[in-house]
Parts: sequence; structure tokens; C-alpha cells
Amino acid sequence: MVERVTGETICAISTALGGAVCILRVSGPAAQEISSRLWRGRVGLLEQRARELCLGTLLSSTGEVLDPSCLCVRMPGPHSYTGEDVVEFQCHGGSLCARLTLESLLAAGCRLAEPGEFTKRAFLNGRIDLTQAEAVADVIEAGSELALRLAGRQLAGHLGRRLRGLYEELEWILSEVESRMDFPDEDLDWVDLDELQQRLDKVAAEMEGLLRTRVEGEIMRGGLSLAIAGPPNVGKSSLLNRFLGRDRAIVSSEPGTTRDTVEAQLTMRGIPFRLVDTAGIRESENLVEQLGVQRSRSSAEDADLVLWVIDGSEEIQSQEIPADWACRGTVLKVANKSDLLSAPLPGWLMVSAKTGDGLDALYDEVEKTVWSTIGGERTDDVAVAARHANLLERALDQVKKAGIPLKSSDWELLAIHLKDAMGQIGRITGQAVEPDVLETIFSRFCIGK
Ligand SMILES: Nc1nc2c(ncn2[C@@H]2O[C@H](COP(=O)(O)OP(=O)(O)OP(=O)(O)O)[C@@H](O)[C@H]2O)c(=O)[nH]1
Ligand SMILES: [Mg+2]
Repeated sequence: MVERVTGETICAISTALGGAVCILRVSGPAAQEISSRLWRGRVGLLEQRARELCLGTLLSSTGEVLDPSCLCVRMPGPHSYTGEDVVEFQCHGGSLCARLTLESLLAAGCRLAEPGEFTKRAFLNGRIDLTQAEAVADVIEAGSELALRLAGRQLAGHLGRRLRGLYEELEWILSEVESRMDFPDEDLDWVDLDELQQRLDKVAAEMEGLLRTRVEGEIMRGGLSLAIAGPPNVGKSSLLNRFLGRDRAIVSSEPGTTRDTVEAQLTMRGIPFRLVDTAGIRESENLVEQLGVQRSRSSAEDADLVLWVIDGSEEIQSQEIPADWACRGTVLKVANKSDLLSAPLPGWLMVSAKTGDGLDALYDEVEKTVWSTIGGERTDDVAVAARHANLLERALDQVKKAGIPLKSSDWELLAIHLKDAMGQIGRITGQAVEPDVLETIFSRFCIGK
């Protein structure tokens, strides 16, 4: 069972240290009383209008002025982020002012919040469901606009609503089944078995639809790996720099310039990638280069997507992908230095890292490949994460199994399957979730959120 919220009042600095303004958050039953002791405004904090930002003086627990012009807002529960009484101070930034204010709050009786504890309280107090709480961390971690939009929809409750819809449908079917169990000899106004089966099928189809969004969810949340590989001196590092719009990797006319893998984050057509530039693949006497080549090979072999780059102005045959190359992901063949060529090479995507020619077509191809061969169903609504997908798979299994006892009118067994499926969905939304799962989820958060 879910633990109950304690009566403790917690506080934390919610903004990154060193900024111009620092926000401190206080939440819990004594939030207003403790904060009022550290605050002098035109009226006392307790008389201040709720949810109105007021200017005043922030004092230490011993009465010294910490910040002569600090903004303060009180948000009484239950209509606050955590569902409890919340007070926020916006004081001058800089680590000293923030730290002294935090120390004063602690001295006045608050406890330092754990990572994600404000959001955890919001969940435990029923302000948000567990998928929304997870989305708070997703919003903070989002590495691309698409990922941010996805997290935003989940935060707005879209996934939770669809799951609750499934739960309620199963609950309705269960009530039909239980009424048959309770009144076996009566012929009440029950829906027929075909309709029950149809409704089960609809639930299963909806679950399958959600499960198909898993890959998209993973792509958006985790980012895909994209390796740039190929022979030496073809312009791999130049391409990486061109993608990033800055000189991240060293470029030179000397073959074997890149000795070790170079990594960077990149968003291409809204898709987040972990980009790896690799050492040119060639035989070498030099031990360090050999190690670099080995490492490059394995990172390219492990990547979700590989750009195999060659120098289009050189002879092609010797630059083809080595036959013994065990690549896990999808490979796109790219011929660089198109500026030195008069005609395109059939079967190759022509680009020039030097002039930028052909990059739009390359980005289009990458986007198409991600969604057609790697990605699952593209959705503009929600995409489930691994935790949701695992539980959904179990729920779907139970819904499918329920068809057998339904045929033989084995109501008791049918009820067991339905309750199990509902239990799995409840774990996703947090209606019924184990404390250790909560701990794992909220440990992802930073302090102050
Ligand atoms: N003309 C032309 N030259 C290019 C282009 N891209 C790269 N070069 C040149 O090709 C040479 C090699 O570029 P790099 O980016 O270092 O090549 P690399 O594939 O990373 O090489 P290694 O790290 O040695 O494997 C440099 O002199 C670049 O200026 C291009 O599109 N056109
Ligand atoms: Mg290089």
C-alpha cells in the first residue's frame, strides 16, 4: 500500500544556485506559520491574500535581515502543487542568500525535502496520478521539442485518462461477472456473452495500441544512438561539426585524425540522438590507432543508426562497408565531398560537409528511417515508457486469458483475470503501487521538485 503523507513540513531551494533569482519552497501543515516568522510584509504573511505575490523583507531565524526585497506567495492547500499549504519565497539569487534562507527555514522547524518530495506529496495527496508525476521528471529531462511535447501531454494527464478509461471498462465487465456469481439462479438483465467478449476485445485492442507507442516513447525519452563511420579522411568529423553547427571534433587533411570516439548530443528533425564520431576504419601498425579503430567498430556496430560515410570524389569500391561488419542498426550510405563532384553517385546520399549541400535530404532520410524502420507507431497523443509497457503487457495477457473462462461461463476464474488486469493498470497510474516502485520513480528527481 502507498505510504501516508507525514505531518512534516519540508523545504528546499527549487532553482539552480547562482541565478539572479532564487525560489525556495515550503510545504506542509506548518508551512505558513513557519514562513510567517521569517517574513515582514505590508501585512503579516497569514493576512496576505492567498496566491498573491507580495513584496517584503526576509529575515533569518534570529531576526536579521537576509533580503530586504523578497517576494512571497502563500498557496493554502488543497489547491496547491502538493495539495498541502505551500509558501514560496523569491529572493535575490547568489548562493549565500539562498543558503542562509534555507538554514533559517530549517532552524525554524522545516525538514530538508528529499529529491522529488514535493511531487511525491502531490501524488500521495491525489493532485496528480503517477504517470503525471513521472512526466514532471520527463519535462525537466526533455532533450528535444518532441520529447517536451510528449512529456507535456502526459503531464496534462492524457495517458492517465486513457488508462483510467480501460480500468473503468474492466470494472464494468467485472460488475457484470460478479452479479452472475452473486445471483446464479436468477435471470437478471445481463448483457450477453458475445457483448462481454466484444468489450474485452476492445480493451485488448486499446492496450495493444498503447503498447505500440513504446518504441516512440523510448526514442523520445532516451534518444537513439547515431554513429558516423567510414574510412579515414572522408569528412566524418567535418560532418559531425556541420550537424552541431560548431567545431566539436578536430578536422585535418591527415588520415587518422580522429583517434578515439567523440560523442555529442544532437537533435535532428526533433529527434534526440546520441551522436558518435568514430576513427576512420583502416588497418594500422600503430597500437593506439588500432585500439581506436576497434572502439569505433564496436560503437558503430551497437548504434541504432549508422551513417556510413565515404569520400565521393575517390574510388568507391575500396570504401564500401567491410563484409565482416556486424552492424545491429540501420545503415545509411552517405557520399561526402559532393562539392568536388559533377554527378551524383547512384545509391548514395550526396552531401558536402564543406558547403552544407544535401544536408536537408540527409535529415529527411534519417527522419524517415527512424519512424519507418526503428520507431513503432507515431502518435501525437501519448507514448508509454518501459515501466508502463511492462505492466500493460501483463494486463493485456490477463485480458486475453479472460476469453477462455468467459466461453465456459467460469465466472470465478474470469473475475480473477479481470482483477489482475485492473491491478496492473492500477500500478501504472499509482492507484495501487508498491512503496519501492515509488522510491525508484522519485529518486530520478532533483531536490526542490
Ligand atoms: N572538399 C571537401 N572537403 C572536405 C569535406 N568534408 C571534409 N573535407 C576535408 O577532408 C579532410 C578530412 O576531414 P575530416 O573531417 O577530418 O575527416 P574524417 O573522416 O573525420 O577523418 P579521420 O578522423 O582521419 O577518419 C579535411 O581536410 C576536410 O577539410 C567536403 O565536404 N568537401
Ligand atoms: Mg575524424
